[in-house]
Parts: sequence; C-alpha cells; structure tokens
Amino acid sequence: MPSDEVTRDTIAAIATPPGRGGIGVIRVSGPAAPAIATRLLGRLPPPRQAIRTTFRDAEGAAIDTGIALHFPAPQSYTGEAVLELQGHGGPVVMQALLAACLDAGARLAEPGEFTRRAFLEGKIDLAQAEAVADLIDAASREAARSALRSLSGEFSATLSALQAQLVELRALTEAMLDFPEEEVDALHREDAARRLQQVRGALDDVLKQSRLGSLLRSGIHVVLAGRPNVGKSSLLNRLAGEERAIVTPVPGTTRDALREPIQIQGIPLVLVDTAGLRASSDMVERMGMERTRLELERADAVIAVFDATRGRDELENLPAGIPVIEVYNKIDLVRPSVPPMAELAVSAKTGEGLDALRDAILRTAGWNSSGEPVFLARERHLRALEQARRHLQSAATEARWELFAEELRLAHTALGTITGEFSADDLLGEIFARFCIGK
Ligand SMILES: Nc1nc2c(ncn2[C@@H]2O[C@H](COP(=O)(O)OP(=O)(O)OP(=O)(O)O)[C@@H](O)[C@H]2O)c(=O)[nH]1
Ligand SMILES: [Mg+2]
Repeated sequence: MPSDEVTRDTIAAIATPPGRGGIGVIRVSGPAAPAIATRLLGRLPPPRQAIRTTFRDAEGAAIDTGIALHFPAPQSYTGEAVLELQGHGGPVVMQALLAACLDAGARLAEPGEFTRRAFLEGKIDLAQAEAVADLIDAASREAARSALRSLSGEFSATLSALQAQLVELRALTEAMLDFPEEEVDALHREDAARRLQQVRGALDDVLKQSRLGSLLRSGIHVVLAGRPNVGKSSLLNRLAGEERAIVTPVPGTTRDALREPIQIQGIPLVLVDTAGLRASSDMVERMGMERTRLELERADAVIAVFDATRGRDELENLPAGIPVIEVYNKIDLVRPSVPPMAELAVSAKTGEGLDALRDAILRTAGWNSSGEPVFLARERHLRALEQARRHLQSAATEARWELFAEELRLAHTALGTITGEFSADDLLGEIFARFCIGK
C-alpha cells in the first residue's frame, strides 16, 4: 500500500452536480469533520444516524435546514471521519454551506480526492477506485453493470486469484534459487512448467474478458461507407431511431461526417455517416469525401452499403485490416426476388433485416453475449495484463532457472500495478485528477 502522503487536513466539496436540484449534498472528510459538524449544527450527530437540523454559518445565521450524517472513522467511504450535509439543492445554498465548512477549517477538495483517500486508507484498491469514476461516467446500462462488477471487487478478486497462483509458483521457484542450477531436478522443472501453464491460461481468460470490457468504455467506431444515394444516411437514422441525418433522393446529399452515439443491446457504439464516394467536381462534395477517408482511417469496423437494385460496387480506399460488413439496402425494391449475393439484405425504409445487421455489427466488433462476466477494463489495465502475459511467455521459454524466476517477478509486478500494490505516485495523480470534484 503506497503511503505517499499522510493527508491529515480536512476536505470539503459539493458532491452533487452543479445547478438546481431537490437536494444537494456537501461532503466533508478528515479529522476536523466532527468539529465542523459541531460548529455548523450545534452538535455532533450520533454515528450513522440521519438527523434533521439547521445548518448555520460562522456568525450563527441559518443557511438552510436539512439532513446531517456523521460517519466516524474508519467506517466511512474514505476511512476518515465523514460529515454529509443534505440541504436544498440550489447553487446559492450549496455555496453558502460549502463556505461555512471552509470557514470552520476544511479546505476545498481536489477532483477525486475523496476516492483517493479511500484508496490510501485501504478501503478500496486502485481498480475499484477507477470503477467509481467509470460507474459515474457509464454511458450505457451494460457499461454500468461492468463498472459495478469492478467496484464490488470482482475484477480485483479475479486478479488476486491469478496473483495467488503466481505467488505460489514464485515461492517454489525462489526456494530453488539457493541451489546450484544443476541441482534443480527434473521433477521441479516439470512442476513449475505445469503451474506456469495454468497461470498463463488464467491470465488469458482475464485478458479476454477485459478486452471485451474495454469496448464498453470507448464505444467502437462504426463507419457507414458507400456510393452516393445507396441509403447510408437512411440506415443511420434507422439504427439511431431518430431522423438525425438529412435524406434526399439527390446523390451527394451528405457532406460532413455525422457521428451518432447509439446502443445495441446496451453496448455503446458511435455510428458515423459519411459522404458517398464517387468522382465529383463539386468542391464541397470532394471535401466531404476527404472527411470520409479520414473517418475510415479511424474506424473499428466499416459497414459497406450497396444498393440492392444495382448490386455490388467496387469501393476503393477501404483501409486494410478493418472488418467490413457488406450490406445490401433497398431490399424492398427488389422483393420478391432477393439477389443471391445479398447475405445481409436490409431495407432502411421498412426496417427489414435490421436486427440481423445489428447482430452482425456486434459480432464484428468482437462482442460475444455468452453471458460471461466482462470487466470494464481501462487501457492501463490492458497494458499491464499484456505486459504480464509477455513475461510469462518469456518464462515459458526460459531454461535458466534464475531468469525464469525473474520473469515471474516481473509478471507479478505488472499485475500488481492494476490494483495499486506497486503504483508510482505520478500514476495515482493521473488517475484521480480525472475524477470530478466531490468524488
Ligand atoms: N425504397 C427504398 N428507398 C430507400 C431506402 N433507403 C434509402 N432510400 C432512399 O434513397 C435515397 C437516398 O438515401 P440517403 O439515405 O440519403 O442515401 P445516402 O447513401 O446517404 O446518400 P448520400 O448522402 O448522397 O451519399 C432517398 O431518397 C431515400 O429515401 C430503402 O431501404 N428503400
Ligand atoms: Mg447521406
């Protein structure tokens, strides 16, 4: 556990979002919290019991009436003494209450400072702390579910099970380090190799679940591309469930790329409508096509849209290495004779085939709805897992016992950075600075 600082000043912040609301909450944490309670409320509320009271400023003038809660250390969110004041959620009242707390000895909290203290006090580990921010920022139900899984410690528990296996293997290995190389017998080597295999398998599972989860965080970019007038904008409107893009019978309608966040089965995606690709002398249209190319370069997947009445077009400039979903639109116009090439035949007009298209998008994005738990991993977690994986891989091919032990140690350290067992201060600063104030 890092003890980079023993923060013993008392912090305060408005914990509810800015603006007007039914209630607003001020949170105070630190050793001075009980004294601040006595100053503002005239008494210290009994532990963890809500009391209705009047909040007063330093001169004793009433600011508001509301609910006050006192959580003595260490049974609180931060592990320190915490005071929560729930008043009427207007900006003036909240600012006055906050000012009263500051007058009584608190200082303004920095972004994420409450959660940072919870981490430093050992109430939660780093992966859980990040999950707090992820839960607040969750853009979809599925993302929120995964964040909660991390917050409740499921991700951390999975990691520590993995670490426990690794520790056992390390212990066995280190014990043999005192012996000369040639005395490490075959039995030991076999046992170590077998255990290493198990750890690697477990790590691969976690990595798979985490990669899926990272899709939930970022929202994959899916770009609609094709010749003008094939119905790209119509499909975007259909998938978004709203008339977002302009649709006309005139080829070359869309100029600017239009980004639309959508959800498919709770999975967030960003769908991008683009200008149709063709040779054009119109300057604005050519600029639009340039943007299409830029969007294609950034795409995680491309939906190539064709007009079913015309058949397949050659689309140049589709970037290599990105999955492409080929879709034949306007199938309503060619019914009842569906063209044989049309695997995905849809109609933006009637809605036919759109469920199949949605499934194809999710599948292409790498989402499998097998119901396995998915961890809302951050880029940082993926990097650490991949690093650990590389070290285990090197260990597997390492014949020298000492270097074998060293690779295991490095893998162990990489895993430890996820939960914060071995974290540098600058990493902590970076993580918590992205929180909002009051969290
Ligand atoms: N019958 C039928 N017409 C469609 C369908 N989808 C689109 N259209 C029509 O096709 C025309 C072009 O549609 P858009 O969605 O603007 O096509 P686009 O690919 O975005 O065209 P550009 O922006 O010019 O590249 C419009 O008149 C639409 O009403 C469909 O599934 N069936
Ligand atoms: Mg369009």
